[in-house]
Amino acid sequence: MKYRLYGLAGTRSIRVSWLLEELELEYEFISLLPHSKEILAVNPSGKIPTLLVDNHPISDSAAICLYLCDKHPQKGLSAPCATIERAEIDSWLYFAQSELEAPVWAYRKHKKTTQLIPDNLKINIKDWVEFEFSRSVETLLTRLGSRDYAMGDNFSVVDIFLAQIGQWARHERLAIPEKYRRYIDRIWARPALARARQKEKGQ
Ligand SMILES: N[C@@H](CCC(=O)N[C@@H](CS)C(=O)NCC(=O)O)C(=O)O
Repeated sequence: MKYRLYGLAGTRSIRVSWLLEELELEYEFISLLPHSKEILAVNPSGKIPTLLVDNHPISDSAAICLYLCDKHPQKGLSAPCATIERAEIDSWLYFAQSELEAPVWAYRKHKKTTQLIPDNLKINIKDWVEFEFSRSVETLLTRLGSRDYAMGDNFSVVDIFLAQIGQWARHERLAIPEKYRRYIDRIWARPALARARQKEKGQ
């Protein structure tokens, strides 16, 4: 399998490069801006990340990551299809993207300093973002309970998403309870992430 990842430092491509490092797979990282012609040629939304698997493009970070976990199950970062554990992993990933990430991403889009949507569409959604995000964090922490990782005793693909989204929220200075902060810090210290960040920066 030949993996070529289209991405950019500071974006969701880190989820995929981090996972590729955890899986100890060889891959080429190509740094590209969203909507560049190379991206548009493989993903009509112009968004990153997109992973080329033997030149076949797969877009959307969760879909890419689950594909990689299924293809390379030896590290146990997901679970086999149609098992309760896999349903739990899918549930966490849908929750992470639709409930935890959504307000943070909307907040970024409406900031004066970003150019993700036209300026004339920007409105002040800070109160709504804080409300939605804190509600999702409460759910996350209740689900996490006293576990070290989302799936229990072992690190999984879910932890990449929960930590990366939390780190984004931290950058946006959204309130992060101490328990979530400690969880993020622990996951963020993984050597595979450090390697992925270096690779994305071309170092
Ligand atoms: N659901 C997609 C979202 C991808 C996405 O929005 N990527 C951002 C970079 S982090 C992007 O390319 N934004 C450009 C835009 O919104 O037009 C995923 O999880 O991969």
